[in-house]
Amino acid sequence: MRRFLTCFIIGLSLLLFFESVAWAQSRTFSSRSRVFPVGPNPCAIVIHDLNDDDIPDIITADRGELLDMREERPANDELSILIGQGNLEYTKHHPSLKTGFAPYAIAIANIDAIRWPDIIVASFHAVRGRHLNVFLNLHHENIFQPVNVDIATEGLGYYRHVDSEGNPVFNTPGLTSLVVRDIDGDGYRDILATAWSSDVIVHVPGQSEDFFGEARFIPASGGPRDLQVVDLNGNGHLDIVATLYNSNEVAIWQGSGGRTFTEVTRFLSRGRLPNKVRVADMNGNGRPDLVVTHRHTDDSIVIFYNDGNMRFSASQEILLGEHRDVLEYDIRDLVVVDLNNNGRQDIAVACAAAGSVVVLLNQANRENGGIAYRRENYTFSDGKPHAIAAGDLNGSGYQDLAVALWEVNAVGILHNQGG
Ligand SMILES: [Ca+2]
Ligand SMILES: [Ca+2]
Ligand SMILES: [Ca+2]
Ligand SMILES: [Ca+2]
Repeated sequence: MRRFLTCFIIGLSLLLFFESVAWAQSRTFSSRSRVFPVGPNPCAIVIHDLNDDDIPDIITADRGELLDMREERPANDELSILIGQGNLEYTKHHPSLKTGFAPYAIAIANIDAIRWPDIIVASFHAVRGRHLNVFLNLHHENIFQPVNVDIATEGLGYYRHVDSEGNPVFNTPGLTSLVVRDIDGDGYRDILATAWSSDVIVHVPGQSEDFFGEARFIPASGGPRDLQVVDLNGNGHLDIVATLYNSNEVAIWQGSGGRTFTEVTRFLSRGRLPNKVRVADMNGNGRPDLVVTHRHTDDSIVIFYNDGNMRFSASQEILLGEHRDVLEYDIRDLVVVDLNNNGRQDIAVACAAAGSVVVLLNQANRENGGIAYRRENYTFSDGKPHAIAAGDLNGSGYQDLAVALWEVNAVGILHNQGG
């Protein structure tokens, strides 16, 4: 009860703090009125220079509507690429790249031996084995060569929604996020992806021939939705943290430095439907902390502070809305990055219901625990933000934000006016 009261008081005081300073400060971003069309329902967005001209490009995963799996086309199956022209202008790369159905998450990594960065996509509603797609960037030929990464799903269960006849509504394994890194130090990039429908984390080891070997599965009960791969306990080995969307938990798997990961802890995420997780040292004590957003009516962001030894006993809840039982914001995506170059990690979230991006600028550690944030709201007149990415789009030295908008099916730009 006492802990609850403390959290409540911190929450209330943060709310008052936001209100009191919101109009006293200049705004970090200017919103560009022009938006850039992409495919239907873009649900992931990344920023990366794909064509080696030092101008960042923008890639979106355009999932479309999720239809019955027995349909010929149960979702859309494309990526859009916006090639940066400089001065925050973009032209669309044609044709769109074909993925599995409902592309849901994108990673950029160099997969082949050719130096240009490649694109890796995880698809949620994929059928006929098109769960993971790699697009090799053959920039010298101006093409992206598709490579299908097959993961054998025999033996995997289905644990999510069923229709009135007991048939699965979604596909198995239902990939929702991915990270591409060399996790075992053998020099080849590996893929780790959450498989929400099947309660596993998929691990596809990189290898020299055919790029990827046979997938392995790490048990992850509770609906794994998003993951990050970071050394959380400072022992030099990468660990995994994932949100568990259906059990309202956060779980951590300790890495061995090799290919094995062991679940060492899971704890309630202090909100319902924990969706995105990012890892950053929020309070500047040298230990990476966890930032988790919730999609339910909580409309909350919770920061879990790292005690070391895989413990996260202190947490701070930030409520965006006024009512816990009303979906006012619907937080869909999260970036954690220093937006004003003051050495402190800031937060930006894409909020579909509110039609806005909320920016929380990390101000200072408060004496009674937690961090004070200065809040800014950026509302889009058309379109609902579903995904967000940060990157210095125009070489100003400050991080801009690219926002994937539903309804208008376009990318909007928030330009950091920095300095
Ligand atoms: Ca470029
Ligand atoms: Ca570790
Ligand atoms: Ca910390
Ligand atoms: Ca900052």
